[in-house]
Amino acid sequence: MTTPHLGPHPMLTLTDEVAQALRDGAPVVALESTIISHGMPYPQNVEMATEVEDIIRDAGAVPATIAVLHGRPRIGLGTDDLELLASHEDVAKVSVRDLPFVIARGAHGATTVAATMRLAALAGIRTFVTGGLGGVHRGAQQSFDESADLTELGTTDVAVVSAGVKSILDIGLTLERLETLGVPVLAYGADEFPSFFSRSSGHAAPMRADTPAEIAATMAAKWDLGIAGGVVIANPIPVEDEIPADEIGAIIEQALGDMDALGIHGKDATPYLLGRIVEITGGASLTANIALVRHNARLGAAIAQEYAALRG
Ligand code: PSU
Ligand code: MN
Repeated sequence: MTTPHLGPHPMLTLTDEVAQALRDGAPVVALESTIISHGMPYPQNVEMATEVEDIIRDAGAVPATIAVLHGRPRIGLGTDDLELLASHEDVAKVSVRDLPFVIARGAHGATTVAATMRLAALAGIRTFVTGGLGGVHRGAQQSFDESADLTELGTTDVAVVSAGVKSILDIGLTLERLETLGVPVLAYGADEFPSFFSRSSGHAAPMRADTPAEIAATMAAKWDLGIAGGVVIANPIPVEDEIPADEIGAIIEQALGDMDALGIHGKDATPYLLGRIVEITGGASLTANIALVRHNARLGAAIAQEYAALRG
């Protein structure tokens, strides 16, 4: 067994619901907030965030959306907090390197996959649901632009359910990096690694899992062996919600071209590309994005339950 968790870190503020669930060893699912503040337009973002929490509760787990509000890392949010994150203009995108500064300034921050993983782990939460992971950007050989989501997956013990990696990134290089970092990558019910809007990517999944129990057993085995770091669960978008790879591929090329023409780079790259893809598709990409997050929430709740059962 891994060392028992000693309770949430004192710098965190947990809701009573989340604190109680963690004390009881009940299933808890972490959710990120960059997807709310910088990944989707208002008001669809707050509707998505609320609905995903409801899906997780209906499936018998406790949702814990994570963000920094007034400089306090918060584990579990209320309706007003979600509304603030969705609509307030001064919510910074916070990855791990940004956490200390936003806390020191008493500011608001929407946490990326990396920062959410770190805060979830400090709270004692092991399962986390999102839409898409960050990874190695196209052209990283020149720009060095690799998401801190990758390095975090290499060190922090949290399993992350996503719909894979968008082809705004270099999917092949992202999978290579995950291998180097010792991160198991399991496609759920599929042989191919999915590319967010599409079930296909042209890359075989490193591993395949067909049940939440198998995924929970992989998490337990990794951490019981003392192998630090995350587990990636890639859940393909449902067939009926999919945007075919060639169709979305051309749109992504256009968005990348527009980004280069505007000279946008660094932490602004991903939010710009997501917004531009919504514009070019006239909202179709947003519909697909919301559908896949819902789908991931159901799987994440099931994994959290299996993992809690293993540990209980
Ligand atoms: N991919 C998406 N939607 C998102 C993100 C990525 O399809 O909202 C967000 C996540 O919060 C992810 C972050 O952790 O972008 C990665 O940003 P960066 O590449 O700057 O690390
Ligand atoms: Mn980056």
